[in-house]
Amino acid sequence: MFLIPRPSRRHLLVGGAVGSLALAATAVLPVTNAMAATGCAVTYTTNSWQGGFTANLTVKNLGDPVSNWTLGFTFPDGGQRVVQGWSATWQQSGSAVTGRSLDYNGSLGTGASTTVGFNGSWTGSNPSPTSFTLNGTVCTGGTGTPPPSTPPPTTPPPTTPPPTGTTPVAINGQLRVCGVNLCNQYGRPIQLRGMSTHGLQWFANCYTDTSLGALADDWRADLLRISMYVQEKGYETNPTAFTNQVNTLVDKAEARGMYALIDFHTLTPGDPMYNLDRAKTFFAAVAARNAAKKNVIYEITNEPNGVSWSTIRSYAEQVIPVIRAADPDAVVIVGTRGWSSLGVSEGGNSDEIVNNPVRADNIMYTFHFYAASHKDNYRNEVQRAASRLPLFVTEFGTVTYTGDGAVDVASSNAWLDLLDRLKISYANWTFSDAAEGSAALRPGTCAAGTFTGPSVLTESGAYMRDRIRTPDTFPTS
Ligand code: IDC
Repeated sequence: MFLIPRPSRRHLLVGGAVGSLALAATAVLPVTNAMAATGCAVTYTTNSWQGGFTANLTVKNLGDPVSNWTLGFTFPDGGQRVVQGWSATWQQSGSAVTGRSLDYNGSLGTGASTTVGFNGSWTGSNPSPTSFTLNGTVCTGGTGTPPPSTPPPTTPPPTTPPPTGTTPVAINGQLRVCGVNLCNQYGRPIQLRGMSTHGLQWFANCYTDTSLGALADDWRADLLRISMYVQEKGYETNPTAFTNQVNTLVDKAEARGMYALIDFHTLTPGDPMYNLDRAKTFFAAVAARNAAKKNVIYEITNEPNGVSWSTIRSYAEQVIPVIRAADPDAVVIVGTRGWSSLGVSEGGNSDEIVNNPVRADNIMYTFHFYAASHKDNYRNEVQRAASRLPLFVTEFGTVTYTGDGAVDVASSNAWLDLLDRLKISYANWTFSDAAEGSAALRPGTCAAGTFTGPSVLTESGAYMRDRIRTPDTFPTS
């Protein structure tokens, strides 16, 4: 509309008369667009195995700053598929793939780069794509148009403000799964270490402001797992009351800067489908109520047993959409076959999951162990699975699988050293005063109401507190 020759527009900008300002404001925009330099460089690295692969891409913006971006490429082989992605919203149509930026990584200044990725599957062969686009421009490693003639702005681009506070949630913010890791708001892998409640229907008096204050400050725990049994006088007997009790504990964890893992504690019967309708009702309610919070993680079934992986997977693919509809960005954890043993306790292994992953992104898989019962063959399988699946140890004991007996220090050390090395997050069974070896607190502690000092801890409690209270090393940028 305003066909003003370029020099006069400059003139208007620099020394424009008052009467020309409206014209200038309208006319300058197309100039900026016309001058916008585009350019990009993409690296694509893969780690591939029979039928599957992980792809990591670094996207570098060589042009003018962008505030959101879409990466595009085409798979060379028709059998290549994106299965589960991170750090971008991935879509595939035929062989064409796009990854759209998320809020946190949409702004890319000139020269800035970001990493994104996905797990994929392949059938014939798995060649890497050779050409990429960023916002439609082919990435040649240079700029597509000349650099703007205006000098770069002298004010620095806005930066993310540092976290306020030093609690685990203040530092790490909203979590998400990246590759096989749990990552914090900076996209860096972290490990959360914390405790699980016992059944809320039995031990409500163990979860008070005082006890959770001790867990956060004296134990320096990152995580509270909230175990809401469904059977055994649990959720099924009073859905409203148990939902409210869970929400209250989410708030108490949040107030102390701890993550809250909401555990839909199915155990007997072992088929999660038995509780499918209850799970949908429960998760619709807690996901809607807690959607805005950054500290919530959902564990949709505790320990499936006596059922196939395909049944568990089908359950997950029905419950996850209910959560996503209300709370799209939260991490969801899926139980595995054989009491969440990755199948090992029922003669299987993690291959069944790798070959048939749950079709949803931002998810992890559960592994549970009891140190006095589960040893090297389980550790070996966790080590093998950890490079291929995002794992979360949502429950483990230092004792036998009965929840009772003496602490197996050697096996507990071997397990926790392995989890630390692999950055696998964990919650210990239990922060309660149950009269059993796995409980961290001596019988009578919760009624007495004092939760610190050497006299309140059992052997397992003292061992776990020592492990958990060592400093975290959360990346802060
Ligand atoms: C146990 C409790 C015990 C309770 C029993 C039945 O420690 O007090 O009587 O459940 O509800 C699991 C389960 C967890 C078990 C725990 C120990 O997830 O509910 O708790 N365990 O047996 N899987 C393996 C062991």
